Amino acid sequence: MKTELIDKAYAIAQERYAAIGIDTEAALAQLQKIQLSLHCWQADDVSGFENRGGDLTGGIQATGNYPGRARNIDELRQDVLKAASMIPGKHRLNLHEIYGDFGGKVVDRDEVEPAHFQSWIEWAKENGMKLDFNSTSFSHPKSGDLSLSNPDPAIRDFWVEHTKRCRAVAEEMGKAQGDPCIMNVWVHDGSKDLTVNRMYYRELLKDSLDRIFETEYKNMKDCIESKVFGIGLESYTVGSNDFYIGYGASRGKIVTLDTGHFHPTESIADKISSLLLYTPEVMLHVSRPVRWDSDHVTIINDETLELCKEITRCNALDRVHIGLDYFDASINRIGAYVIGSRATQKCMLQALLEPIETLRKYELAGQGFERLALLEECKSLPWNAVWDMFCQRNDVAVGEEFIAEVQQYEQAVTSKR
Ligand code: RNT
Ligand code: ZN
Repeated sequence: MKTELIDKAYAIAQERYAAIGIDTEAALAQLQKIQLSLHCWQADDVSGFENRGGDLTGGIQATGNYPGRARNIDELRQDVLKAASMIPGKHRLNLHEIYGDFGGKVVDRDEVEPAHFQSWIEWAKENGMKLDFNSTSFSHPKSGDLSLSNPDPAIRDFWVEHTKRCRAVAEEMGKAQGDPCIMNVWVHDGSKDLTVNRMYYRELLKDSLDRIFETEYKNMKDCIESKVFGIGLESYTVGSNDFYIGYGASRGKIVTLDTGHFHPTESIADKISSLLLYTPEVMLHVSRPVRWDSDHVTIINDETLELCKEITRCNALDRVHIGLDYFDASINRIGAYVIGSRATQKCMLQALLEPIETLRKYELAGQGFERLALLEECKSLPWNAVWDMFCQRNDVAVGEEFIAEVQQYEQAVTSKR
């Protein structure tokens, strides 16, 4: 894209925004600071490197068989770096336990150690990326329908041990990078059909979590993720939204909001302010649920926009962590990273460019028409010229230029796999 054209369009946009009291330079500076946590599992359809084989279980599914998925640690690293080179700014990588560097050995989940992530820690440092982490209770012979809430003490202990060890891994990551590693706990536990033991399983989950969180760490932060239902677990989810909000609020833990984990007409944006009043921070898993928790690639839509606007309206940029969580195996996977990341950033930018003071003035004065009119006008203000400038300054593909870049990488690398 011609620099001159981008400069011109930006200068006009800057003036246009200044007229409504918005400093585009300030918005750009804030956007620069926002680090997305890129989900490593988009590169390989949530397979991991356990050297065990077996299917993806735990109520989640990656559909599609587009060629070129990352088959090993080197390919995944290469793909993530390629994707990151088309996403403006500095970002984080969110790893799952099954992506450890196990060196060809079978390391069971209750045996994982920080050593299995040493090469990741080094790789991240070399590439200026910080790491986040997740325990993995799905896709394992002991997963079944119940893990941390399993009535069998042996199975429950196994998963408690796993999750404790994962926290120790996260602590090492956080220490090495001089910045807390955010560790997410999501367990699929639930029931396909009617259960008469809702309370019992929740008591067990609560107890398991209390055991897991016994050790206090300084360099990692815990978050807990709820869900409405999983595939094959439609009637009941132990870790429901109510369960985790109660747990998070009473234990000072971060609650993860996955945009696919609620009833389709529920507003996830609306939840941020309530959570921030009672829990320390919020973690987001930004996704696009098409009719259900389908984990489609995030795009600019009303849901993503409102979510981002709530972060800025709550003045909570430093208390909300933005992670992505989708896995589409039906299109180019590197392209999927880039589309979803850039869409999230574009929504954040629009949020940062919102004339919030004027909108609030209207609202307090009871001027509903004026508020709605300005909100509507904001949608078509030239935010895209500001976005292009952001990409240009970050030296990444501007506009649709990344399509060709993804295609080239496909030709040279992923199509040969
Ligand atoms: C599943 C949850 C969870 C997973 C990842 C792989 O419904 O969203 O966050 O997607 O842990
Ligand atoms: Zn999620």
